[in-house]
Amino acid sequence: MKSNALLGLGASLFVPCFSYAQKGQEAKPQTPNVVFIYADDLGYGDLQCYDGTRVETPNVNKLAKSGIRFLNAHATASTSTPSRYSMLTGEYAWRRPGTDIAAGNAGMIIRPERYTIADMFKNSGYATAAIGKWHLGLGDKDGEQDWNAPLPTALGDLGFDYSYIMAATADRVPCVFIENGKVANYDPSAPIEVSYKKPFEGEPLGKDHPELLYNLKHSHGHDMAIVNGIGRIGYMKGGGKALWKDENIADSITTHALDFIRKNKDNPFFLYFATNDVHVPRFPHERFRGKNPMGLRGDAIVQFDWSVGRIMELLDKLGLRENTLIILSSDNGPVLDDGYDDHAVELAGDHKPGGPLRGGKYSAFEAGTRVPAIVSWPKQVKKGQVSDVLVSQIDWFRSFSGLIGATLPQGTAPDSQNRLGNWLGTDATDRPWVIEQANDHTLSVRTKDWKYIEPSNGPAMIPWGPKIETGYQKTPSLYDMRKVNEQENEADKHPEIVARLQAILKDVRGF
Ligand code: NG6
Ligand code: CA
Repeated sequence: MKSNALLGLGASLFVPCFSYAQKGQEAKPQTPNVVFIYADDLGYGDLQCYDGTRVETPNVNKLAKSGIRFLNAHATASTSTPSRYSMLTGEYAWRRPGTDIAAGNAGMIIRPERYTIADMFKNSGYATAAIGKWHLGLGDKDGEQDWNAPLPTALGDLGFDYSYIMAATADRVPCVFIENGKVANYDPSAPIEVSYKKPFEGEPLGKDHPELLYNLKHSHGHDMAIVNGIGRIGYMKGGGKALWKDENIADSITTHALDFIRKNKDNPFFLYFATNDVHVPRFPHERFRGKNPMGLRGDAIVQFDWSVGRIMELLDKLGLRENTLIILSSDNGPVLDDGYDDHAVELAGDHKPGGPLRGGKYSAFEAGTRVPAIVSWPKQVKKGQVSDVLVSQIDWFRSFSGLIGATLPQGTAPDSQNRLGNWLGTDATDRPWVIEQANDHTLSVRTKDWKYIEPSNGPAMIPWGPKIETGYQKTPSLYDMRKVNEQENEADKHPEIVARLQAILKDVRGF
């Protein structure tokens, strides 16, 4: 296996990685349990503790009060696959071809030989698990998986001791959970076939059979395979008893997360808990339905909050809360209509999913990548903090390796910096810049005061359905982030600042 093979290459390969250590980090390594709670498409303004109106998120509010709430934290990309790729590898996704929004039958995008954040925890003595949304491919080759047999490469090759995941997203086939590289609850009477090229004969499609879409109709796309009365992206056959019911996804992944915590209560563990909420199709469990004025999207946020609450409750009960570091964030910004007729647009009212920020999921504008972020570790992190320090998820890798005193093989996490002091609230020095990737690969450089968006030929609005401004312009854009967000392009007024930020981008990108 990768980690052992690498270890076999000899000690010279291993260098301690304290190169970017911030002040106050000379402290001895510690090994708290670490739980990443990674929401999907949850916007900067979607939580009550981030001034979300019209939604109650008591558990997340409580988590925020117990630690630090960040106001200027950034995902690396405004969609899921590149954001997750970067966060788990510490390498910007735009350096690596094939890291855009992945199909459900994509081959595993992070290759086994790559040293991931899970490898880092595992090799430091942690039990590791990934539970929930994956969206980074499985197996060796696009479209060639046999879903009826163990997959040749899966999360066990990336440092996760245990995994219970959705291959991609809830709106993409295959609609089954994969547990440790095999379809969970596999039903031999219903062999699974998946294609993103052509439909299977005799399988009804959403576009031809609206009467079969009894749970949720599509608004754009999502008109291929029908599973659980909901149209999906991609074609699928079989699955039988293994097929998920969307209304049970949160229960199912939360239960598996709780089981993992219980099993590992006596040793340090790293849990990557990636929720399906609040991605489409939003189809929360009945007990969350009809309670929120924003309809299904609001109910899905409340369901997310419930999952967070269950995890905190169990950690409390087991006496683990004090020495567990929980970090809660989102993979990218928000979208209302992302392809299903769930009335998210009409029912939003004055709720602003991106808060005061411009744009949304997919955009180069700030709401694409500025996301909620909360860190709680009662033993070590002072409670009740709110921080506007500029931080990026790309730094989780080396910050946490700094925390636990891990040594990393050379070349690991090349874009990640140890900024543990920022994340633990002991150092308010801003990251000098963060890089953000939009859906069409337009890159932006954000400093505390400025944001530069490089020129792009893309359209001003997302063209396929969601009503979202992209932030793309054919000429350079420069926004003063001390003002109301990204209203006035000041590139002509401040050519020297444009040049400075372009130089940063050139330096980081290499051209
Ligand atoms: C888009 C899907 C959208 C969502 C997104 C990925 C259509 C029309 N839209 O292509 O619904 O699945 O991909 O979202 O198919 S992400 O959060 O996983 O990146
Ligand atoms: Ca997402």
